[in-house]
Amino acid sequence: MMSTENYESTKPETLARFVGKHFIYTYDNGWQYELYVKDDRTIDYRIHSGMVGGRWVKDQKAHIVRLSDDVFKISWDEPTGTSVSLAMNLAERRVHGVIFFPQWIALNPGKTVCFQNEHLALMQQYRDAGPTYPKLVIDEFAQITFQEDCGAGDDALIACGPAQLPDGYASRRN
Ligand code: FER
Repeated sequence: MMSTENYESTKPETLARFVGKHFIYTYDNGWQYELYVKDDRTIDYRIHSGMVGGRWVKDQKAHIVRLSDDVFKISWDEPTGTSVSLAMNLAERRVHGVIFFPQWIALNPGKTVCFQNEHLALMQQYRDAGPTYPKLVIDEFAQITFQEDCGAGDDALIACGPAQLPDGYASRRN
């Protein structure tokens, strides 16, 4: 039976090593992103630079699975209609991301640059106005430049826009 509420392959007991992780990574096209795995079904993120630099989101529901001890995959569907799937290799600090942008975002990326949680109705209005197709598919590798373990459920970690962060925040390396 079809269900939109089922997280078919999420197995929380396999995600202990991944939940709580905080990453800053840069795609090979130069776009810099930050992601926090808040719990086994939830991410927060900030976009430091790129086509939609400045955008940030809390409590995005996601499908998160373990592929091996070091490899995890996160997939989600944004209220804007953008879909994203990330494969993250922690051992090699490598990410492969695929982002499927609806056509209206390809035409006007700035419309999605905001703290999305405060503009959900507007995002849904833009999404439903379209156009959706053809989607802009971005398929890129990224390098993780910073990673740390913050534990689950930290609401203070991603709590402001990228422009409000102290100098040097995103360029820290470890
Ligand atoms: C990512 C690629 C894309 C990511 C988020 C997005 C947090 C979201 C893009 C958008 O909604 O415009 O690696 O990680």
